Amino acid sequence: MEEKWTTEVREKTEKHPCYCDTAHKYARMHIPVAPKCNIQCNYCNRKYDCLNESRPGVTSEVLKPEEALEKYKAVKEKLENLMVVGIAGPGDALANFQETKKSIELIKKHDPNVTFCLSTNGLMLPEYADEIHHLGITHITVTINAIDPKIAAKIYSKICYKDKIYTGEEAGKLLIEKQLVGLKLMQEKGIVCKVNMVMIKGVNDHHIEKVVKKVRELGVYMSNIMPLIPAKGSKFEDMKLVSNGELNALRKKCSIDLKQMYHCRQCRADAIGILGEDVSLDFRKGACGHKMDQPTTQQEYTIAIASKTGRLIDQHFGHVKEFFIYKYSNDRVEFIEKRLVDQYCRGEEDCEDTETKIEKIMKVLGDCNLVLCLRIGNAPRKNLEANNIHIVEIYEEIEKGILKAVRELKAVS
Ligand code: CLF
Ligand code: SF4
Repeated sequence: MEEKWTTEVREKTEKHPCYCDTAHKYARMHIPVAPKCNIQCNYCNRKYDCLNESRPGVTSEVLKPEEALEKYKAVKEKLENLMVVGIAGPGDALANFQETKKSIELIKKHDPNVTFCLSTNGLMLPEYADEIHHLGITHITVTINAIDPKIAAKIYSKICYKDKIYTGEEAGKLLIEKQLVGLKLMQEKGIVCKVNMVMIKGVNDHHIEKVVKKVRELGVYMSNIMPLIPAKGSKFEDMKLVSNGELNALRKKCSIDLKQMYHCRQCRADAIGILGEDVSLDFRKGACGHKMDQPTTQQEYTIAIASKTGRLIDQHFGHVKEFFIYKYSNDRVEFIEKRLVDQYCRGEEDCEDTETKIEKIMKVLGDCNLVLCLRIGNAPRKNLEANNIHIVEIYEEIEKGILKAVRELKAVS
């Protein structure tokens, strides 16, 4: 890293699992203390976490600063590799600055060595730049989807700045100005910045390279181009998807100008652990000793689970390469087998069309009564439902999720 960062900040960056791709053994913990937001992105459904970092359809609990400290103590006791405390929502970290500030002060008093990291839309970055610096925050992520107000106007429907609502290009212009001034101030203060960008087909995909060049001039450390995953209930709900091929081609192009992030896991606002192995459920309020109500009737179900690790239901239906198949019978849940989707479909590029793809998935899931996944698109949902397969979108441990889903299924049947 360059000289503009102190030795302490450089060392912290080397142990930050998001900023350093060889720091995967270190854990981060998000404290969900920031529920409000001051802008409206067209891809966001505010029922869920801020989409500027999180996967769609994810809902995190909200904590008070004092609760965040208690949770930090509990997590630190269990996870020796915990290095970073991040604030990434569920809304915007700086739209809830008093909660953000108090939480950091409390945790810092308890553990002065922790790395503090924030994620923001950047609207309030210039206003809070000094305080951010004094709080000892060393890493900031700003989501910048456009540097042209015309393009920004297509992405943001409104912003609220100092009690005034702005819309259209005026809103875009103001947001961009604050984001860019904010980045410059961060650089002057020796804070390491990452810029997130949501790649939206036909809206900003052709413009992202320009954004990358601009933020590089402002001393940004890396950029993280993420595909739009349309959130149900948002204005962009029916937007076309970006394929992995298109995403990686753009990242590759941009890597000439700036270091690119390839390992982002689009975390929850209450994510805990190393990237990709979320253990947040172990630390939720009332996580221990709570017995689920058991379903009562005796019926058998075959259930397909979308899971990255086999522990949680935590994967988007469209991203599954391998379904975990369970049987529910006589109030018992039993793992049966894994079924590869890959052998039928190797992803967007290899599938001729969506219909062929779904036909192939139906061969894998044809005998299932239930599919449990984090999120699912409209097309596969319609097809599965037409085949009498019930879908439940849920983030939960697999067994608990199955029991909840079976109860839901019994209630509707
Ligand atoms: Fe959290 Fe974000 Fe800090 Fe990391 S996440 S606030 S920079 S500590 Fe990391 Fe998660 Fe991707 Fe974010 S993998 S969503 S980039
Ligand atoms: Fe939603 Fe985040 Fe955009 Fe706010 S900044 S509208 S929470 S995606």
